[in-house]
Amino acid sequence: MTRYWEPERECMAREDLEQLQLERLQSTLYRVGTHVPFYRKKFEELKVDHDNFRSLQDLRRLPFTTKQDLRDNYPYGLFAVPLREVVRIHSSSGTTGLATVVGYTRNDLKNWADLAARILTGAGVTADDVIQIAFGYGLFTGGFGLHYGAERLGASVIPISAGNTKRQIQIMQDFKTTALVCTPSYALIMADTMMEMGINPNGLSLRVGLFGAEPWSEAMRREINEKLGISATDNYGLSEVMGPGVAGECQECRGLHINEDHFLLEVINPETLEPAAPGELGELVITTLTKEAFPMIRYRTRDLTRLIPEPCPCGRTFIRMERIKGRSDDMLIIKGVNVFPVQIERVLFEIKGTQPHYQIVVDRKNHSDTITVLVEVDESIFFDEMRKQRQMVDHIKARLASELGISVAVKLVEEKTLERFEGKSKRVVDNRKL
Ligand code: DLL
Repeated sequence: MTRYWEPERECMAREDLEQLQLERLQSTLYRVGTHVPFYRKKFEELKVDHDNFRSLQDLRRLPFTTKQDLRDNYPYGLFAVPLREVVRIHSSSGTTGLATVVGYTRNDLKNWADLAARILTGAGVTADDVIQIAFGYGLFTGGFGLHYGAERLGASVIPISAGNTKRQIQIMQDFKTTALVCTPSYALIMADTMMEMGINPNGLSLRVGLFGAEPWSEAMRREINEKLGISATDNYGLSEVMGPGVAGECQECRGLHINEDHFLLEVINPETLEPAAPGELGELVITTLTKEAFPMIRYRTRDLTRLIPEPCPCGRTFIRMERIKGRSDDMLIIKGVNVFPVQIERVLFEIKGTQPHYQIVVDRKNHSDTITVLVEVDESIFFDEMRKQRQMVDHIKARLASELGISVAVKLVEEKTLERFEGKSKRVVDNRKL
């Protein structure tokens, strides 16, 4: 039986949906045009008047918003309500210099819980489930976002957060967990740990898994399903527009339904910024339709996907998108932390004795991501005594750890050994085969 959380919305006729989207868009534009100087200025420059906004096609007249805009307005510059109306603050997983801050009113939290409940219901979770939330609780939106959705649904929530894998498994066994929520890579770490502990996953009560927050593949889904004996679904979101709850797979597992009554989606060509042709791979651009504290207009997610226009057998009318294929920038997601190569570059450039040539190698060992930074060093250092080399490695490691918030391996290489590029340089070698 197909279950819906809010069938009157999830199965809406397209015409009614578009009318609702237009009304919500108009009120969002009014909100930001009135309360956020950043948007007011842009609208004035582009002569956009929310009163003259008659069709969804007019969206293309609006400016894009980028992560840089969020940073430039750090921390509260893009909030559309006074802080006294904000009841929750989250922040993206970037590091100090790159963090972005988002806020929620009480009403935003209510909507968020409903949208997360939709995603959970779509994946097959019901009030009868015992759900283990193994996403980090904290500034990251994963833990709290799905937590409140699961409570809204009436499931029994185990807010265990991420980490301490053996304990996770013990609890899964003792508390008879039926639904697991975490990153796909963590699900595989759990599967391997079960093997080590001599626990047969088929003897557990686990039946479904909701995974997201990082890119993964169909091959990985098959492995998770086989190893844990569950049905794994993908769900997508980002803190800038809300967190989890933006889109999620139903049990057909053929693309993620986008919650179109709350988010207006476009797919653009990241080079030309023009709309991608139907079915063409492009960058997802999202406009929020109901957010009060932190509305976003045409936010460039940098995530690449394509829309699936065919109706879904599940009966939901919300359009689907394919799983995220990659990013149009070079951001890496390592153990759930967003890492930009430029951060690494910045650190290396500050260290005496290094050359401006480096390579970032990303691997996935035992389902856990690792980064190794290869850095060319001056001849004098490379041929220096071991002790000095080790000091240099330790120094770079410490600086990178404090900049990135995760530890990375560092390897010194001789001058002129790394590949040089005449055009755009390719600094990252990603061996994860996602
Ligand atoms: O990762 C929100 C989230 C939490 C989504 C839990 C799903 C489950 P951020 O930390 O802001 O928020 O990272 C957002 O992560 O732009 C994508 O690049 C990536 N991402 C999120 N979900 C998926 C997914 C959360 N299902 C960034 N597949 C996004 C691929 C994903 N990438």
